[in-house]
Amino acid sequence: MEEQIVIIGSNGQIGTELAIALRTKFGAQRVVTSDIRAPHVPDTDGPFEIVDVLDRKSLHLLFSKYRPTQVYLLAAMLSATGEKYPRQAWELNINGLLNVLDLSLEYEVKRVFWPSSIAVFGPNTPKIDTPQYTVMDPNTVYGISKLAGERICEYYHNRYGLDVRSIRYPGIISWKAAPGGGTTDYAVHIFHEALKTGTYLCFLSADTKLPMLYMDDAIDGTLALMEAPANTLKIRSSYNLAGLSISPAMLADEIVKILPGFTITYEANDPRQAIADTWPNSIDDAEARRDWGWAPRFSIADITADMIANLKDNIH
Ligand code: AKB
Repeated sequence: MEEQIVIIGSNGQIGTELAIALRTKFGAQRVVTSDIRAPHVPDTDGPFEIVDVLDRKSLHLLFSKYRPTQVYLLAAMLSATGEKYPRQAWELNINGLLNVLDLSLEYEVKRVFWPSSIAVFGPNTPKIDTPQYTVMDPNTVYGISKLAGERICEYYHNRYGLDVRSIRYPGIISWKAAPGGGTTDYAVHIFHEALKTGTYLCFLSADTKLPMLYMDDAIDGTLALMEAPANTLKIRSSYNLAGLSISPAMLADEIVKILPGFTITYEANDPRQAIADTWPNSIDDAEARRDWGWAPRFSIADITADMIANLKDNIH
């Protein structure tokens, strides 16, 4: 049976690159992208639909028109924006997920992907090599919604047999599309500013270490999880995934090696610092390695070189 794939929330940082990867793999016409508004740079390669994940009617039309075998739900409000609009963040992140899970059951979708986040952890979680199973007391609405979402995904799997799969993404570094409204966004902004102005005012402190991953690894990992035979997957809430543990100072040191004049300064009292302080420094991803062969490729030096090489010609 040929796959028919629908991505909901395809205009964002991950959706943009996931769509390219899935279209390369399955063919442009087999991958439908959708978002609440048209993309800035329209992708003429394959079908696109305007869909609001909170509008059950338009979602229903999307499912009945394309009859997807796989659905990727990426529409969400991230940690920093979520603190500005907690009620909307909860509604989008939870009701959007419930709408998609219910329609996936109704239309007998074979596999559903939904992203969780390191934001599911909280101030009392062990910070170093945070295990898969541990204290989880998130205190942002984004983290709370992701933790609730994980429990819902597992419930739909256990109760209804829905094949739903998930990864707890760390901060993702990429150059094709910008992240929006997250606490880890500095790790992308820093490259843009380094190339544009040679200096960056960072909203996190120099030594705030957070788990990060290069987009290429994130996409490879997501596709590997979605290809894995169902019976090898022991975790139906969401898999821990580690790449690197990076602080702003570490990233700045790497940038200086390629752009010697680059300087970084730090802003005190940004509200995102309080969020970052409750998240892990590093993640133990033994289960993802064991169950579906997860193994990231990009080091901090690789990421820095690749980001600068690609952004150099694309920044204005
Ligand atoms: C955020 O910073 O909110 C996201 C995430 C780690 O989930 N990038």
